[in-house]
Amino acid sequence: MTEFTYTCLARCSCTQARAGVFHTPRGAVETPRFMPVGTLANVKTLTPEQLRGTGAQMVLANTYHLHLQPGEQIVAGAGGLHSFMGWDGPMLTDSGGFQVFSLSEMRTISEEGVKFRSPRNGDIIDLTPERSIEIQNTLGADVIMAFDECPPYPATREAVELATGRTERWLKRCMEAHHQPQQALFGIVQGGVYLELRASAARALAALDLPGYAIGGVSVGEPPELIEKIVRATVPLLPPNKPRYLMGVGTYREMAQAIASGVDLFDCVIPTRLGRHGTALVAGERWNLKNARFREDFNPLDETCGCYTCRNFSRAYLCHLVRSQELLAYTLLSIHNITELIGFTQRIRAAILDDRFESDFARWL
Ligand code: PRF
Ligand code: ZN
Repeated sequence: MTEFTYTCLARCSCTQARAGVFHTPRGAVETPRFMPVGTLANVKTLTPEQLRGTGAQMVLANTYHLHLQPGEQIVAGAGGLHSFMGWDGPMLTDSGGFQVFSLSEMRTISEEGVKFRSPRNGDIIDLTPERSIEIQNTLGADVIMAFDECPPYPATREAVELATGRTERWLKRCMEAHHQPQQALFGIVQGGVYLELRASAARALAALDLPGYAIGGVSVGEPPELIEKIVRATVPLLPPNKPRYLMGVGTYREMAQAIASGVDLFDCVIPTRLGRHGTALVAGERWNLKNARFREDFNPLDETCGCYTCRNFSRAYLCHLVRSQELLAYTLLSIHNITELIGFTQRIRAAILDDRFESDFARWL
């Protein structure tokens, strides 16, 4: 596990923001950085080469989805996730806990784990901490996530306390089940909106000396001010020499504020989902390319962006593709949106290295 290390290169003088490098056996990840989501072993509509062109360094996949389809044995038969999908850079799999809670009906949670019905064929599936680790070991991503329970919002303190304690006990079971030194197991801090539960979970996890830490259970419907409060209260209790990952967060404001609290990694389906709905992230706004105002606009999508889409195509062309429902529209918009969000975190990183983060990104802080 010595192959997974975090190096801090610079600290902001006004905030807790930091710029660093997370080293993995498959390459370095410059942080802070946004990670695109490749749920089913692909970032939707993009080839790995196109994905590389967006500046992506680390990509996510989902245990829950890949277990249901095609099954981890098929992925292992291909030689693991990297060779199966043709991505040789760092990869991370989420544990499936969160996806079971958000995607499947008829689930029952107990101390043992989660039982649910496969939405594909109705089979009853048991997902436990041990099983999640076994599946993630078989899939072969570089970073694997602990199996956690993400309580909904709103939830009572009692319910969140139960889920948070269970998540800590499940983490210990995950650690015992994990025997693959090529993979780093990250713990996940839960605790809902209750800062004292967050603090005790963060302290308990920090004591386990894991190779990385995630903050889960945010951006599940709570008001945005609470996300910042939770992150600001949790990060200082995590070990400074380990990467910190805020799960499922990928808007400008939330990423900038979380970086100001010391977060290093993010993931979110927003850029690809928006792209598939004909929407582009431009100048901090969301533009629907279907809009008639783009029909004869021959300017590049975003003059300030150097992505493949902006270098080669006009707003008018993208408007035409979206209106015609041509599949290329979704690829080109996803390329731009992912480049844009990664670029946002890269610009923040450069600003931290020059100690001008707080002044340059005041708009978002
Ligand atoms: N747990 C896991 N994955 C997640 C979350 C979580 O709480 C979230 C919450 N934003 C997104 N993805 N395992
Ligand atoms: Zn672009």
